[in-house]
Amino acid sequence: MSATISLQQLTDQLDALEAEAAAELRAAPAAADLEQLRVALLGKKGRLSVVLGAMGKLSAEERPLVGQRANRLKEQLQALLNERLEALREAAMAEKLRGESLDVTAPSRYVPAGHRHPLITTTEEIVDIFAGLGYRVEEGPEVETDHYNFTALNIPPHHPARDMQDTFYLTANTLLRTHTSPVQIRHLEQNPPPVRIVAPGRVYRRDAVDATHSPVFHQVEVLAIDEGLDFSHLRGTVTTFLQAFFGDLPVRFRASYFPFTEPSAEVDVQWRGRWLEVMGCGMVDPAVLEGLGLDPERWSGFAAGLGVERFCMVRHGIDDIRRLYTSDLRFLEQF
Ligand code: 2NL
Repeated sequence: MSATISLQQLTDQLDALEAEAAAELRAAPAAADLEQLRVALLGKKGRLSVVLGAMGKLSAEERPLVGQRANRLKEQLQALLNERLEALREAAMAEKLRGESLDVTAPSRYVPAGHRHPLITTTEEIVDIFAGLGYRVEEGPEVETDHYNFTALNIPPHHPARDMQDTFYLTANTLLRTHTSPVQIRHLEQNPPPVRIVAPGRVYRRDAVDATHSPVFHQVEVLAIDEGLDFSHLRGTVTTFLQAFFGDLPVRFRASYFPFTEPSAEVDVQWRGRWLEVMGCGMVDPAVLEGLGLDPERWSGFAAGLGVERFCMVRHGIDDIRRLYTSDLRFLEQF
């Protein structure tokens, strides 16, 4: 710094500082740059201080003129600094809002809406009808013992249903249940009659696959045990159920045979002019009741069983059971 400095020189320096500082402040790209500028301009060793330091060399008359000018510049720069800081904040907020804004007119992302499988809806419709008749829903294991699946149901040791050809055995006496009747046996063991239960579930038989057979299928069985139940209750219940499910169409009972019911019947509905066999039923065999420690002189009951696949196929006019298992959405979406 030169030994002498004129008022004019100092004023020029302040003018130059004002112009440069204003340009730098307006161009500062971020708040951090502004802070650096503030220190460089207005800080203790900043450019303004340097100019002011030279003021000492002015005369007592000149000094206040430069002092006033310097203070004005300091305020000006401070104001510019705040202005720029505010502008940067606003820009950052606008940018943030742009990123967060919700375009309510944007088309939604495509989420393929699945729906219930027809076998599930059929099962539920069947169960709902019996629930409406006062039946409780019961479920049980798919892996059973030969006791619950066969013996307790009066199926003797050498009955063909027990053959390796007809049943999937896991060990000598455990197997995949061939019907949901074991659920009902288990329930009767735990609950004294009167009972009215409906047992839906997956069952297994060693059948070759064709248009009407599958080794895995679904059943619903119902069981009612009480005092004074006879075949008229069976007939009324099954008829009411079938007409609730299929509509008000003719129902007929044909004598049949099951090891666990006596008498037994096969039930047909007249559907679109044809008689179709849709379920089996009968009065619970006294031997089954005795096996459970129930006195057949006091208790009697009826049972019925149906295949859900068959009900579903008849209801919807499906020609091949395999369509229900192959997950072809073009098929399944129709239901
Ligand atoms: C059919 C026929 C039937 C039963 C199932 C049953 C259960 C107990 C006692 C006696 Cl615990 N019976 N169930 C009775 C008659 C027929 O099913 O065609 N099923 C697909």
